[in-house]
Amino acid sequence: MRKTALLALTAASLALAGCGGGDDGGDAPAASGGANIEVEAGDLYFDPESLSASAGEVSVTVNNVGAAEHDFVIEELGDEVVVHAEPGETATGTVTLEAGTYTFYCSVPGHRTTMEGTLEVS
Ligand SMILES: [Cu+2]
Repeated sequence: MRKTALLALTAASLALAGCGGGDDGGDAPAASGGANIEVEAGDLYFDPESLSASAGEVSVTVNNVGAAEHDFVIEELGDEVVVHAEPGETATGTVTLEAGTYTFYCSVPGHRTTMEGTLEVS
């Protein structure tokens, strides 16, 4: 009886460990990559409009030198707002990105016309 229970418990632990290990394996390469990117946001522009990063967790810093609020949104992620910066504020947000080409923009009404750029992730 005891032995059976112990075996069952061991099997469950192994199953859990196997599952967790698989997740870690999937996340590890992404977490080890990543990058920090920095962009200046003004009224009404991003500088630069071309950014690049390594796949993984990417830290995005927006230095808002304008008099209006601005944000950094990635279209391909369902228009996810990565970071929002009040006038004069420098703000940082993080996002996990796979390799690919992304379009970023400012989602404040009317801004996207001139505040849009490309982010290359490799
Ligand atoms: Cu803006």
